[in-house]
Amino acid sequence: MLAIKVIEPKVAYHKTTILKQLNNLILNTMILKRIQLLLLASILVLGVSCKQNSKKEDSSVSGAESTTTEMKTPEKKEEVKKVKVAMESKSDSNVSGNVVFKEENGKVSMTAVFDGLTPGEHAIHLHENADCSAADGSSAGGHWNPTFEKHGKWGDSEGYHKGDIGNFQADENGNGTITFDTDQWCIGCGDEKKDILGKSVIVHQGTDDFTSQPSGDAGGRISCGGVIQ
Ligand SMILES: [Cu+2]
Ligand SMILES: [Zn+2]
Repeated sequence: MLAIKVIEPKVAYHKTTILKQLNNLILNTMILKRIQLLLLASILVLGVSCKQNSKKEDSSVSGAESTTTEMKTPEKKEEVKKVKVAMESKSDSNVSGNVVFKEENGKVSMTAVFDGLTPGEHAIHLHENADCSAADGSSAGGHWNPTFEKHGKWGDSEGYHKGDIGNFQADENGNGTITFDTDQWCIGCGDEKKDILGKSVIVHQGTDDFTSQPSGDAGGRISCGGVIQ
């Protein structure tokens, strides 16, 4: 009897603890399941957002590619024509330099840089031949005048040669630059009234007065360069 009395509460105790433990287990597994669910959910969310991010990155990359190709295409379409002319000294001068012609959007721009000039104003023209072989530059011929007008200042209503660029200033060190642009020239278009290919750039010792015929009384030819591609 005693033994039973002693055992019974123990069993009861065991029952309650087992129940408690079971409850705890159930609670724990429920919590675990909830944690698992939360983890799964967060993994799913992360995964989706990662995919979206990579998609965004992909689209931004392809967007950048398309903009770069968009930026490249007009350059290809326009195909900027360019001629660089190395100027040689003539008539025993020390003048050297270079002239760059560029055709863009129907306009030809000229950028000329010289050194070795005497300070002051000098005339610069396009002459009719790309031939600088003569020591005095005479092989370059007269002013390029495909429209058979009289010599004059560029744009003059009374007429001017297509080679009548004008005058530019050389500083005290003998350096001079001139820029010029016009839609009345082209580079290699084949229109004999516009095409500067096969002509020459001539720099004169003196100044163009824009009135003397046929070449503005600009003096000797001190630098020459053929406009050849
Ligand atoms: Cu000239
Ligand atoms: Zn002229």
